[in-house]
Amino acid sequence: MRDAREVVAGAVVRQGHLLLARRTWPVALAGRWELPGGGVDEGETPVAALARELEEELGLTVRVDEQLGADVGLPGGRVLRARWAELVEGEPQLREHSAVRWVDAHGLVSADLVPADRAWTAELAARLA
Ligand code: 9L3
Ligand code: MG
Repeated sequence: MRDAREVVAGAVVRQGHLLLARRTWPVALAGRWELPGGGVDEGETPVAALARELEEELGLTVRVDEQLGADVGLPGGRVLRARWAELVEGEPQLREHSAVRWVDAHGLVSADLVPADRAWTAELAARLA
């Protein structure tokens, strides 16, 4: 993994449902669901990083929109931020995750999310309701 100081995650909503992806790594997070994304590379904007990560990991073309929710501190002094992302093209392909699913507000609340992503549940659920 890159030692990115900033990690960006995408809230992709299609027809009232939010895309969740199931992590395979690290062991502590394997099997738990996340808003997909990854580290911002040196010299890269967070917007570009999120578009790149969603293409690399899931084969999705997205248009990245504004930030949602609060910044979340990660171990090692990294910061995690989420942005809305509009799906332009593609069906999710499992290149790095073990599964994906599209959830409504109830599915989001009951999903076994990675702990960091819980910070955004209320705002996401409000959008899906
Ligand atoms: N992380 C947490 N929630 C997310 C994402 C995309 C990432 N929604 C955490 C997991 C890793 C770190 O950020 O510890 C880097 O993410 P990745 O590059 O392994 O996806
Ligand atoms: Mg990732």
